[in-house]
Amino acid sequence: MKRSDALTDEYSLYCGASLISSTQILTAAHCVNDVETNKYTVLGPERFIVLLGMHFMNESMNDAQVTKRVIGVMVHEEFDSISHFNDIAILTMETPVVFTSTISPVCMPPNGSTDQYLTELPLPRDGDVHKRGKNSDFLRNVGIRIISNSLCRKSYMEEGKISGHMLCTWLSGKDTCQNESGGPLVIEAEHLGCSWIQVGIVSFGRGCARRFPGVYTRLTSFLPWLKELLLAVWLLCG
Ligand code: 4AZ
Repeated sequence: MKRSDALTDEYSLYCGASLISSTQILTAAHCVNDVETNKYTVLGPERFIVLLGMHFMNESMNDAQVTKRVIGVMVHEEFDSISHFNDIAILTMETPVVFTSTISPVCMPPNGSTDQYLTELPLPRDGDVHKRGKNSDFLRNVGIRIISNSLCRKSYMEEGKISGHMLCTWLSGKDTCQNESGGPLVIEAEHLGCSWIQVGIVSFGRGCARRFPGVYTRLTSFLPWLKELLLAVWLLCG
């Protein structure tokens, strides 16, 4: 997802997102929030461009890439940019996407389904100091492990930082990092004909690939919100 700078009007890659219907993408609320001026201002749709089927950072190398303008930005009403609570938003694209082998929607998780994927790991230690590499010139994926919220809270310690509506991952040396916010955490599982089920949205973390787990918006907590919103859009736009 690209976002324009208010001053220069130039668009640059800003956040990740996932395709959830022919006209909608799911991302993090903090990706569409105006951090500079006022923490509760949502930026207008003209500030965003969605790139679908993009793989290489060098745009000329993306044969199958589709670019869409955005006509609607919907942010969770109770998003809090300091605590990262309710870090979820939906963008509506100007025209529907034609699904292809490289552009297709991800599935939403069945109710209460995330816990079966928990892995018990020892509490992360700070032994794995992240070596700052250079940014990748193509879109990457990484295999990661979902850890329990209680383990995650022990890492972060501060009371109340990790809510039940968040989900944490940790694996030595593997993590998400800056500009990957809004991107999907997916599980490969056969479910109603879908092979990828999204269970999280990249939200925040302290540093990258150190002893602090990566924190995601837990999608199963937001299924009622998503259903209500998608139904409203469907009723309005057909
Ligand atoms: C970020 O700044 C960010 N390691 C995203 C994810 C993580 C840290 C930072 C998790 O967008």
